[in-house]
Amino acid sequence: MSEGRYRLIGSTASPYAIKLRALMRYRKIPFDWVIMTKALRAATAHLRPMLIPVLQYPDGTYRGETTALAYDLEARHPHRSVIPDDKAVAFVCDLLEDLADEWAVKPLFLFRWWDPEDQAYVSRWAGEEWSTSEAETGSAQEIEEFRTRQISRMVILGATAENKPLLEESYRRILAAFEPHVRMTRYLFGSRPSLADFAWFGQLSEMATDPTPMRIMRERAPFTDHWVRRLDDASGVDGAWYPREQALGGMAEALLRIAGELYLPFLAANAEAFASGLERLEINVWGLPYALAPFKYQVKCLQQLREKFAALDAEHRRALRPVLERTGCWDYLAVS
Ligand SMILES: N[C@@H](CCC(=O)N[C@@H](CS)C(=O)NCC(=O)O)C(=O)O
Repeated sequence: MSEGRYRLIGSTASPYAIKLRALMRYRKIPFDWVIMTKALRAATAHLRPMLIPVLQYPDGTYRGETTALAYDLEARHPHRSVIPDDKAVAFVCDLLEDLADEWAVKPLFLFRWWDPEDQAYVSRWAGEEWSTSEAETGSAQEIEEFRTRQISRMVILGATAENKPLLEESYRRILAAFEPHVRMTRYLFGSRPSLADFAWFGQLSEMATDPTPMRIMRERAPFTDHWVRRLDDASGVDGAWYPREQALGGMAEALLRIAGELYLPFLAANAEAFASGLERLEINVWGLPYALAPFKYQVKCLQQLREKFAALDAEHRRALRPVLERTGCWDYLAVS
């Protein structure tokens, strides 16, 4: 590895890998981009959980989890931060990052593995880049093994016929939240992008590429399509954070509404089902059902959001209250 450089090991098909790649480009942190081949999988197999991407630090150590990595990079490199200065806005940034990482991936996964056209497209692509199979790279067998493996995970991730209408509706509402607000250098909280913008970039960029969600995006949200494409390399963007009031309105408020109506109710139902040992959690949002087995990881997501919210000063919580109440988020966060 070159002196002083990071090595980002990922796949162009992974929303989390391209999230961190775009973030590091914007922050002008020197790194080399490497595809997670079978050989590299073996070299990083000691990492648990074995997820993509993995960042190799200049000292040779490997680490995962893009949120933790983004914060660690903040501590190591102060310039061109992606965390808004205002603590109230920074909380909303964390919440909207979580919404992208943990919810937007659900419609992405559904679209990828539902229709044969998408299955064929994504299994060729992701199979070649991050397959774990023993078959030869790029071979028909490898592609088929990857396709079968991902399809077998659909039920676990809630990508079922029963949940499809809500997952699709959430995608349409996400696009509707972005479309009126995105322009050349307009991001969630300023004329400079935040960690949340990069998380959305990761998920939306994959959906702008896979056949079915790509067609939906081009039809319903053409400006979002361009906005996403530009964010891949924002190394030349030099902007400022908006004042608090402006940062909490517009695009952020539109996405907070999705958090308040869909994501936080889902997280709360998940935590409740997990705590009472239920095998299935069931919710109904926008008149559409959603059901799956509870996830321990997402119990932690809610807990972390609540802890971050509780750690804010009273002044910051007060400043957030109107928008969090309007969007239905308040009652889920202000629990203690
Ligand atoms: N929270 C993790 C999520 C990473 C993740 O879920 N990566 C997926 C690919 S997009 C993965 O590696 N899945 C396991 C696999 O396919 O082997 C992060 O932010 O880095």
